[in-house]
Amino acid sequence: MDATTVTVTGAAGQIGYALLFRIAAGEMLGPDRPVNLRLLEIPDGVRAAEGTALELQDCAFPLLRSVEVTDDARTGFAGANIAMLVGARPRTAGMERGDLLAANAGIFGPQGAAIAASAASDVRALVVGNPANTNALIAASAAEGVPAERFSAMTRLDHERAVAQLAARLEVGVTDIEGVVIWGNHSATQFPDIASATVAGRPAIDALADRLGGTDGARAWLDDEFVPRVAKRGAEIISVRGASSAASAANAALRHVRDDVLGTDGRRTSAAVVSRGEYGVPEGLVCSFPVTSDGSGYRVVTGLELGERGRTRLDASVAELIDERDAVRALGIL
Ligand code: NAX
Repeated sequence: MDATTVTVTGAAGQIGYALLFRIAAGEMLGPDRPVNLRLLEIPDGVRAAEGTALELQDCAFPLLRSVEVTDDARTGFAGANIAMLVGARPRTAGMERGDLLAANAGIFGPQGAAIAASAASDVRALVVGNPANTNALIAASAAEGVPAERFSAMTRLDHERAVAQLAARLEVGVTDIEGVVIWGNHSATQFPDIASATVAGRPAIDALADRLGGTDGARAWLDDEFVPRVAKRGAEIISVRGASSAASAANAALRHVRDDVLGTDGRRTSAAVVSRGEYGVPEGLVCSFPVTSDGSGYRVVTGLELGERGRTRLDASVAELIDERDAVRALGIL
């Protein structure tokens, strides 16, 4: 099988360190597909990325054909079939949202352009670095000639968090749960939704109602515990671990790409993709939806019932995405 070239930005960061070894072990693209890894860093990160490259060599992974480290975006994305954009500018004390968006536009705009200039013609790009949805929008719009739907942003970690919370509450295995959806922005406004989810084939809402004293109890748990816990899990991890999610984020990024390129076998998952107007979300926004993939990229699953609660919550998250897009436009970036 031909080797796949995977470029990871922010390769010297904590997510990069948790991700690269699993890609090289074949966990992302399968046990038959050789991989060329390209590690893209800023100049200050190059030395540490080189150290990671040495460790990758020391693993003697059978599937790992080559590892290259660079701080030049065009070199980093040259021939890339898969681009995982993890490195981003974090929010620092006193930074306004506009400053954060502008700083990240200064990363994701040039990286989108470099992908257009040097990546393989079948490139697919996942944005992990925050604010992920809007960074994906910026990269896609800078990547002239690359279809926008090749870009997506990661809400898979939110999705897995939601599945795990629901499974824990119902005391079932995570594989019994199907059909959870993350809607909206990868931020505290996201809407983790179980309205169409099932537990071992049975509506999740009925299983919750059985445990929690009826539908009112189930609704109270969903509104007061489940939704806020999932939406704020990133902050919970920081306060308990003393650092932001890394291994779980890497795991989600790996699953996002694996399902995108190998397919979901009809199963639904969640990913932030470019809206074509589904569920009334304005066209062009990068919004999290229920998706499936047949291996040729994510497609939004249409026709799900959102209900009044869901509609209100999705609208609030979309309003935030519109605000972010407009702020970026006002800076003359889009
Ligand atoms: P780290 O600060 O550990 O690493 C980031 C790395 O990116 C650093 O090594 C830095 O040198 C590098 N970098 C910065 N600018 C770069 C550029 N222009 N080109 C290449 N590399 C560059 O952060 P880490 O914990 O790995 O998180 C990375 C990003 O993921 C952050 O933006 C974080 O907010 C985001 N996350 C997104 C999640 C999601 O669900 N979408 C969840 C986890 C995570 O919070």
